[in-house]
Amino acid sequence: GHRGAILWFTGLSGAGKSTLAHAVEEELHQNGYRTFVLDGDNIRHGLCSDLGFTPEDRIENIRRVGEVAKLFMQAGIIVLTAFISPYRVERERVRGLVEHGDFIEIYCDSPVEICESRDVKGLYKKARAGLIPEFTGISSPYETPLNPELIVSTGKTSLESCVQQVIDELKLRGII
Ligand code: GGZ
Repeated sequence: GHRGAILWFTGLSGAGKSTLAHAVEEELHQNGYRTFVLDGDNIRHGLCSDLGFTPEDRIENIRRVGEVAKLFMQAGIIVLTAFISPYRVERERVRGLVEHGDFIEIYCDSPVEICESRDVKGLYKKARAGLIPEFTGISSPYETPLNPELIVSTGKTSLESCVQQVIDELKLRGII
């Protein structure tokens, strides 16, 4: 089979991480790769349903996701994770779980102004109103990646183009 890898999408709420991860997955599927997307929809309602959004809980959330991603990878699957994962140190900790080259950090770069203006789920509005404490980008920090394998301007570039950039990067790095 194919070699596994972890494609770690990071960025603000509403930056398009999950959308991009699923679109990349679709493209990989069409080329015969086995993939799996881990995101809030299948993790925060199950494995991490005991966790909230305090710094401690986010750290534990990312730790669990990292360990699960590693297991999928060891099964030869290309796993795509879509979590804010706001802390640099925790992202680097996950990177350290796997061999060099198996962890591809993809920064979904979308300014908070753009995420907030779109506000697809109305969460920014609630956060501004003080209804959601510790909301990333508003009242909780997001630490921009310093050396990600790839930066995609999800706030300014079409989904189609972002998918292509990810696919090109995977080819360049010999993952596909
Ligand atoms: C940030 C929050 C919060 C707070 C609920 N801060 O746009 P969404 O809804 O679907 O994505 C956000 C998601 C973030 O969960 P993660 O597991 O990715 O976060 S972390 O990596 O930091 O553990 C948002 C929703 O949960 N949400 N409260 N306070 N996002």
